[in-house]
Parts: sequence; C-alpha cells; structure tokens
Amino acid sequence: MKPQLIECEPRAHADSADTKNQSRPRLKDKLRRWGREAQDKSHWAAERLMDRRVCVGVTGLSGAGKSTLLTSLIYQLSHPQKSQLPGFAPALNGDLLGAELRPALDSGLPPFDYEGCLAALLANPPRWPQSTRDASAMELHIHLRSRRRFRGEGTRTLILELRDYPGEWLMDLPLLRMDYTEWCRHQAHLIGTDTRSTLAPQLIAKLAALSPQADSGEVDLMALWGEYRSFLLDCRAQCKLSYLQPGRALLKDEDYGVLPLLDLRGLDSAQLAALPETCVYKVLQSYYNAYVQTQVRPFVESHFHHLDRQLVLVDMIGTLFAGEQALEDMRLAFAHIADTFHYGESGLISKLWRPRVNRLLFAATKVDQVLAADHDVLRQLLGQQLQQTFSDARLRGLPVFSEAIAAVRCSREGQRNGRRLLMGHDLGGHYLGFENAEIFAQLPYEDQGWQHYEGAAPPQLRPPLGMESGHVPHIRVDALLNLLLGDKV
Ligand SMILES: Nc1nc2c(ncn2[C@@H]2O[C@H](COP(=O)(O)OP(=O)(O)OP(=O)(O)O)[C@@H](O)[C@H]2O)c(=O)[nH]1
Ligand SMILES: [Mg+2]
Repeated sequence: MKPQLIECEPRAHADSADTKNQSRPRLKDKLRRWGREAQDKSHWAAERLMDRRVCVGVTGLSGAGKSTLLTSLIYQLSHPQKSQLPGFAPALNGDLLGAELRPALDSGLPPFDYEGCLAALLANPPRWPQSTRDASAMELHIHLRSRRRFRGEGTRTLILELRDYPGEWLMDLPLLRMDYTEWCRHQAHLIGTDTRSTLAPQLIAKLAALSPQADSGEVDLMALWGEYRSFLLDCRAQCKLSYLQPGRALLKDEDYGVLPLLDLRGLDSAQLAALPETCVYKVLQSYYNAYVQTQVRPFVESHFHHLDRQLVLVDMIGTLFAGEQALEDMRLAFAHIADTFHYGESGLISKLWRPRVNRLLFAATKVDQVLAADHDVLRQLLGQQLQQTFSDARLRGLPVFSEAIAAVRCSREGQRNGRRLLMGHDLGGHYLGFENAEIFAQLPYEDQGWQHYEGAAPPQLRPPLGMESGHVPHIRVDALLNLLLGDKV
C-alpha cells in the first residue's frame, strides 16, 4: 500500500492546475446532465399524475409467451391500418393513429429487441423469437385522436411503459422475503413434498448430510453447485416444474453457489449466527446474500416498483397437459410471487412514490393450439387457479379479469367428416390437422381424471406464413388491450 501512496501524491499535485481547468467543463456537463434528468423526472411525474403514462408489468414464467405478446402488441398498435383490433375501442372508432417505440426513460436497461423478434416472426420460414436472456425496457407512445366537446379534435399520446425479462428471474422474487436459513427450510420442505427428490436422490442425500459447521475449505461447494444446477434443469425438463430457485441457475453457467443446506435441525438462529465465518453455513449464507442483493433486488426494484397494471401470462395448455404436479407447482410459484406486488388504488401522491397495481389481468396464452370451443374453459380455469393466489388483490376489491389469447394465431379451424379440427404447421414445418383432447371446466379430482390429459398435449405450432404482408393474426389481443387500457384511451 505505502509505495503506491508515495507515487500518487506528487502526480496529483503536478496535475492539479490542469485538473482544475478540466473540472470546470466536467462540472458544467454534470450540472447539465442533472438538469436534464430533473426535467425528465418531472415530465415523467407529470405524465403519471395526468394519467398519460401507464406502467404495465408483464408477469410470466419462462415460455409463457411474454416476448411474443409484446412484439404482437407493438406491431398491432403501430400499424392501425393493417391490424385487426375491433375489440379495442380506439381502433374501432378510428381514433388509434399509430404508435412508436422509444427507449425507456431512466431505466438503465437496453431497449427491447422488437426488430429482432418481429424479423423472426416475419421470416420465411417464420420462427419464434429467441428465449429472453436479459432484461430490457421500452416505452410505447400510442397516438390517439381526441375529441373534446369544446376544443374540437386534437391528438394525445398515451405512454405505455413495458419491460421484458427472462421468466426464470421471476422465481427469485420470494427470496427477497427470506433470509438464508428460511430459504434452506423452504427448500427442504419443497423437496420433501413433491417428486423432485426422486430426480437426484444422491445429491439430496449429500446436501442433507452436509454439516453447517463443517469447514468450507474441506468441501467442494462449486462441484455441488454444478450438480444442483443440473438437478434444477432436470426438474424443469422432466417434471415440468417451474418453482425452481435460484432462477438464474437455469439460465447461465455462472457460479452463484446458491445452495440450500437441507438439514439445519438442532441449531437455532443464535447458534447459527455464532458459527465461524469459514464454515459451510456462513460461506453459503454469504453467497445467498450476495445473490439477493446484486441480482434479485435490483431486478425487482427496476421492474416491479412502479406498476399500475399487472398482466399475468400463463401457458395454461402446456401446464394442464403436463399434469397435476405441474399445475400445482405453477400455482405455488404464483402464490409466492404475488406477495411482491402492492395492490390497491393509488392516491395522487402515492402514484409517484409508491404506486399500486390497480388492475389485474390473467391471460391464458397460445390458445390457438386448441379449438375455439375450449377457449372459454381455459379462461375460466386460469381465473379459478389464480384468483385465490392473488388474494391480496381480491381483498382490496381490485378489478380482476381473465382472458384467453394467442399473440400470433398459428392455426385455422376447419371441419372433416363432421368434426372440428385445427390445421397449422408444426415446428418442423409439416402441415397437420389435429383435434385436441377436450378441456373440462373442472380439474380432475383424482389420478384417473388426469389420465385424460396425459400424453395428449397438442402439437407446438410454428408461426404462420404470409405475415410479411403486414397482417399478424391473433386471438383476442384486442380484448386484452381493452381490459388493460380501456379506461385510459
Ligand atoms: N401457438 C402459439 N405458440 C406461441 C405463441 N406465443 C408464444 N408461443 C410459443 O411459446 C414459446 C415461448 O414464447 P416466448 O414469447 O419466447 O415466451 P417468454 O415468456 O418470453 O419466455 P422467456 O423469454 O423464456 O421468459 C415460443 O417459442 C412459441 O413456441 C402463440 O401466440 N401461439
Ligand atoms: Mg422472452
């Protein structure tokens, strides 16, 4: 340390005249930037207060259809002549003039890759957008004709703030409310209650046998972390589970080392706190705390603290056909996630410093995979599943809606031998006709009932050809827009 100090000091003196001269423009730059930021902030605040800015939180597990819906929404709203949004009031009466995508003020996030996602959908052959790997933000400025009684016709702009992110990150929201010990107990409980323990019995036995007091230098924690990541990936691939933590373990090959100790019995919190810093418990606790502080907290603060509306997307078809356990796990995931949000009406001031979600929408996605006759049942099933979960919203009397949508309709419905069937291209590009297993309004009560869905999932479809002409077909995206923004347009 000392030699460094002796070297630095004289240089600092020699440069001081120069630095003074340079610091003036730098200070000016800074003041200018602060001025601009303050102006932006006050614009932002004024727009919120005047209801010209709405922040919509799109909430959905990985593969729920977030990025595809965002792309379809932006496309439909930006091309009012070509889109088909009869259920969205401004489009119906000719007041929707168009929309443009702008970077999100102050978000510090890269812009949503709309061009990339749209290019994939419009390619020949068409493709789905890539699964999202990082967070992004955007503002959609929706231009509307306004008709005021005394001031005649004019235009106004409604700004929609939107974010996209990998669905896996959502699984980490509950970590904000748990310390490491609570999280370990939570994981031990989960492993003990569902089939995940059968996937990696050896790993689970190792974690259960790992003593919190052991010296961390004598245990290869990173090798265990590698095994734990593979276990989480298997839970998703083989059991279609979604409530898997830490969520980022499913995405990147990064060494977070966030492992649960499965047996903390016999040690109370005071004894755990008194353990030496080098023991396994303390080292894993520090990894966990670092993960929560550097990964989870910034994500939650930037994505969910200013929400006015929440749109929860669920691949209800995929979950239902994956079976009882997958459905139960989806419900569990949302039950833990829902606690993160603040629901209720926002007053004038709280609109700025602590906004609340004042409208909640559930949407079953990709319903073009089943016959139109089943869409309503899906909508109802989703509502039933999630209404209890988002009980805080219900208790506060929030308007809650449920819809069944397809951001991009990939099938057509036809008839053969008097039976309705769907036609579309599978992911390999083969044209097929199929009939889906009927979806019942009530969930099965027992295993036998679940057999109806087992192995009967409808095929995954490729986006349709011909969208480059400007027409992106969808199912009820207009109705969704009306529920989401009908009172603001
Ligand atoms: N048939 C049909 N399939 C869809 C539709 N939207 C999405 N999909 C399918 O669902 C997959 C996932 O969609 P995404 O939009 O990437 O889902 P996401 O929620 O952004 O997923 P992550 O980025 O992994 O969090 C796509 O690759 C398609 O296979 C739709 O409207 N219809
Ligand atoms: Mg995505």
